[in-house]
Amino acid sequence: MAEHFEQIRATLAQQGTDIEQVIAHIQTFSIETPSWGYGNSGTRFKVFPWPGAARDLREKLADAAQVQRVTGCCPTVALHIPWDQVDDWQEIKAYAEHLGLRLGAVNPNLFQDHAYRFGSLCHFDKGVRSQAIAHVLSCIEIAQSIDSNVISLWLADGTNYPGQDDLRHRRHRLLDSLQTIYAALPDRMRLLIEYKFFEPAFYSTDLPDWGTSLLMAQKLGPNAEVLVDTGHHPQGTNIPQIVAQLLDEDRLGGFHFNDRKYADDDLIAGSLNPFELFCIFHEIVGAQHESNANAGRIAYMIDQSHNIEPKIEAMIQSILHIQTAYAKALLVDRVALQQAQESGDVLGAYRVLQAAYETDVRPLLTEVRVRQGLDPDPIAAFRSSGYAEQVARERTLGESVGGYPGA
Ligand code: AOS
Ligand code: ZN
Ligand code: ZN
Ligand code: ZN
Repeated sequence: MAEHFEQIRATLAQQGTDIEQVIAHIQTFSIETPSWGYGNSGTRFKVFPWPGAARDLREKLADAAQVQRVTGCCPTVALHIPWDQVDDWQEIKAYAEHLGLRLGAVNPNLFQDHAYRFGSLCHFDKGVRSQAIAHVLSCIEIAQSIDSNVISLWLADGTNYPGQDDLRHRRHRLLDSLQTIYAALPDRMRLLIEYKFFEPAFYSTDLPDWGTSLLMAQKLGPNAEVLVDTGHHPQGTNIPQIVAQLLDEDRLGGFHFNDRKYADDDLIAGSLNPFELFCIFHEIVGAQHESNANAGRIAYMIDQSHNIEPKIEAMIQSILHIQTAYAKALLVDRVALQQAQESGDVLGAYRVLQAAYETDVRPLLTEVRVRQGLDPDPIAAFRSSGYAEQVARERTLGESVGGYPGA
């Protein structure tokens, strides 16, 4: 391993890069995990309860603290309201801090109330729109009270049949609702607007793509940005290019990482298409190199449902894949790449990327972890802690409070 680390150091030195810079980048990279990833979830066919799965926010935070303990890069947890609703936010904030965590993005729920059958912020009925807006405003208040500065907005709004509603009118209502929400945002809070091309609506979705989210964000103002969920595109979509465009427009708010084979499968990030993940980070690192301001304030978050696999381990595995993709992107020889690009050397340029992608970065990540006092193998560290067995004994098998989509 040590030998391999020296090899990476030497290769980087040849490229004119100090490995300490790369290590510093990896050390300051953090990823937010979602509270809902620790509770039971399932498909519409069945929820298989996991022994010891977290049942409420305190348990979800305790689990997230385990992920932070072994990875050292997951200090914040995203919340979903009302799944994570509590009476006393100061108490929960203090509990999170006691666990070494902070509360992160607040996700309003605009899809699980009976009133939302025909939509929330885009509904034809002003009363329903007002209800949805009021919910988001209360999420802003929660965020303020827990010192979180991100609201992640995802809408299930759409129509199932042509003619069901007027598409332009829905758009007007959406903008109007978002403007009311934006006006209530405190100064340093950001509104991240997520898009998804279908599901649960099957004919039209009101925020179907990055372009629509970007247009909305641009109309709202600088604190509105686009959230890219990697599972929310038609097959074949070039996500790295979307990332490049949003970075260039200064509107890349953050990510919901997960992987998929078919649709919004919410599987372990990087489990199916690690090369795509690497290409996404390649765009980000490229922007960092050019001191793109947006690249420094991206909210990296996970959005997954672990339906049959152990939830905490699945989270750790996802973190490892994301870190690996980022580390590889940091190894790209950017000088050689630019030379190849500017001389029209198509395969030369591709090979520069490939050389970074094929590098075994485990020795590099081991070095980073050892320096942070962590076990080089976070999964093994978690397994040997006995935490999973302990919570399986202590927590009764059953329903989580809130969850997606089954619980
Ligand atoms: C839904 O498909 C979106 O990915 C949401 O971001 C997310 O899954 C939801 O808000 C969490 O349950
Ligand atoms: Zn998402
Ligand atoms: Zn999704
Ligand atoms: Zn998803």
